[in-house]
Amino acid sequence: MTRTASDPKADRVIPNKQAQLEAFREYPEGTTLNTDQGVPIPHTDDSLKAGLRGPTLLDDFHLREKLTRFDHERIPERVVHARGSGAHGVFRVYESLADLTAADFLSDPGVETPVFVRFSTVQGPRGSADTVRDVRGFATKFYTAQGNFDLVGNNMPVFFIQDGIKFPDVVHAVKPEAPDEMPTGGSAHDTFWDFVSLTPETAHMVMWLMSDRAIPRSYRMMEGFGVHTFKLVNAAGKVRLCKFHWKPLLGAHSLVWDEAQKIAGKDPDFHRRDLWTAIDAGIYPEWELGLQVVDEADEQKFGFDLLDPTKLLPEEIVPVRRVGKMTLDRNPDNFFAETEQVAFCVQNLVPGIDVTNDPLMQARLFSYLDTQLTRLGGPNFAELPINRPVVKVHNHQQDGFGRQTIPTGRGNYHPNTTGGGCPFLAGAERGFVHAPQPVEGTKIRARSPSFADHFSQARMFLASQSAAERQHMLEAFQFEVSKVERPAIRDRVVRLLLDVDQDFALEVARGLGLDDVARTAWLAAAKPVAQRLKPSPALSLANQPMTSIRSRKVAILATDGADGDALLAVKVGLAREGACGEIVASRVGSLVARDGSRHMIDKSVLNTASVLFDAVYVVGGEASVATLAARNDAVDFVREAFQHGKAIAATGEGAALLTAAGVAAPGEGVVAGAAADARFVDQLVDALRQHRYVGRIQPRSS
Ligand code: HDE
Repeated sequence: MTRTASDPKADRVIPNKQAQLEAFREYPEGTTLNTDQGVPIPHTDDSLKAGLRGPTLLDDFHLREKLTRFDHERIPERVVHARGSGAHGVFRVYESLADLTAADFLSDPGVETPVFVRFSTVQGPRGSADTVRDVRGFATKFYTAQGNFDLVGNNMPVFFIQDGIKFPDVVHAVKPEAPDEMPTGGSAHDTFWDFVSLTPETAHMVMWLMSDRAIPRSYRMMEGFGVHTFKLVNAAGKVRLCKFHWKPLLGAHSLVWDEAQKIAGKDPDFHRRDLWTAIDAGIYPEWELGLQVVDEADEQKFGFDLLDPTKLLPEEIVPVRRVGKMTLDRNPDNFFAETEQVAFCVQNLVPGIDVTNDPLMQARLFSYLDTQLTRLGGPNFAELPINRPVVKVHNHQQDGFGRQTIPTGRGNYHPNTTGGGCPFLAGAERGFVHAPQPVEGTKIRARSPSFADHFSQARMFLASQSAAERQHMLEAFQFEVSKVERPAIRDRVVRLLLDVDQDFALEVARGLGLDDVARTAWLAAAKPVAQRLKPSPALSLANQPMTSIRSRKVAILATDGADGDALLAVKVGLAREGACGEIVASRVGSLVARDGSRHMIDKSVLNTASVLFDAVYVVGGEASVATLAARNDAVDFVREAFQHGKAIAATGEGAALLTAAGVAAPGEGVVAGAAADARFVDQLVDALRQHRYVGRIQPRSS
């Protein structure tokens, strides 16, 4: 559809302050169509022909340019993390951390640092579904006054492997299989579990992958982790070790697996849409940056190696200090130019932040720039607007595909006199100086024995889960491994789990028909974990704060004849708390309420589903409820929301639809009232705070 200026839905691009300053952003308002060479074009819907029914002519440079540009629109997708969504925002530190780091953006609470964040899944291609079971990428580019700092993290604090040399192996194994390129977007297949079962260092990460963390409710409700141990270096050169965290102010929440699978079909863009619409509506997602700081002298005191990326530092042992806040407040103007072309590099460091010898991190220092040379077509991708630092770049790099800035002068080497010696070297006090570290050793291709314990933390993670979360993990293992076709691989997965937790392994085995086998010879061979670690309550989503209902989506089921007052009271009550009520009716358009008032319908039971909402409220009104109760999709809507443990509410005759859907009597997140008075709305809001009533989610394992 062509949008005209009078169309109220026309995309009127209103640049914000930050964007207005950026000369590279293009605003179409008031402009006329022209070619890449700037030649005005009066007609773009017909090609140039010899006669009305004649052949198209080669003279038509506009047609040729338009098609050539179209033919070359695609660039290679990321080899991992291909599917992603981005947003702009700002970061501000709460108080100066100058005692810890020389990084300017962490030292001055007066400074607001622009950021760009890209969230992603790992396994699937660009067009795959958002809600698959997978790790999520959480990459942040800080455009600081000392240059770009990229914190390229995930939503899980550990990783599959300990050395980057195994990355191609784990990625080949988890990606769709080579002969048939299946499955898309998931790890439930032979090659992944084959690799896992043969690689014990994956045990801890696989526990995370089978947990609810792998199916987040929203990108906005995910924790983020830098994974590796970094170094913070202050102006005096004092080094401390540091783990980075992102703590979402909305809390961390997850989907239910059945729901995640259904959403993949109903709305494959679920997370992308959720992020976009929240920012569009002014509900800006926020995270606090957290630091776990360890003195170098204490490096060895934790019973595991801080250089081992398959280990986490429990928050109960080293608390996370919340040092600043990031707010994502602006959607990209153009997906390709920003979200696709953004290039994160682990080596993008600023003075005051340095890397450690973690062998996974070391390999990443090579890989990101290398992959971007191909993906972004040459060495000049740092000049793309989304990648440019906010400080001006002056150096002697030159030429290459896609050079954008035009260097002037003759002095393209150092030292020079032809350019007056410019650019001058930065003084050591301002420039990046690698933290000095004594290095001595024998050249050796081997793993440190301090990386050898693969199971103690895997067991700790399992032991830290609530009963419901443990049940979800059990079902996830049974689901995934049951999809594995080779019996020997299934066997080996159970054996691996026996080294983590024997009871859990036997429960998994039962669902795979392997319990008898598992109980005998393998059980005898299983080794007890090296260290019985205390559970870490911070690892359970059940211990997340359940205070805010901001941005939660409630389906208000109503159609013609509904109680208009109740409908409005609930909509307004939810909006007051920052939540969003959408009217879901038997069809789209508008509905006429019992009192004759007219209300715009947002969705219909045909074009949406309860899995796309956090709660359901059924409005009273005899005619409305009768229409809905006669429709299977409306009854299923309520039944499914109930089975997925969501808050359910009804007023007046609405209770009849709950009964038709088999919803139990009020209690446990089910709220019923005669009218939508203030008390009822408060009860609904309270029920929503809980996020989910896990007791209602039917166990699915055998
Ligand atoms: Fe990455 N990773 N990775 N990774 N990674 C890439 O870079 C790589 C690892 C992460 O939104 C690639 O530009 C190696 C850990 C994120 O653009 C590539 C190793 C963590 C993103 C690459 C790792 C990550 C990537 C693919 C093992 C969490 C997406 C495209 C040594 C701390 C960033 C690209 C975005 C992307 C390599 C392990 C996070 C190939 C070799 C551990 C969030 O360079």
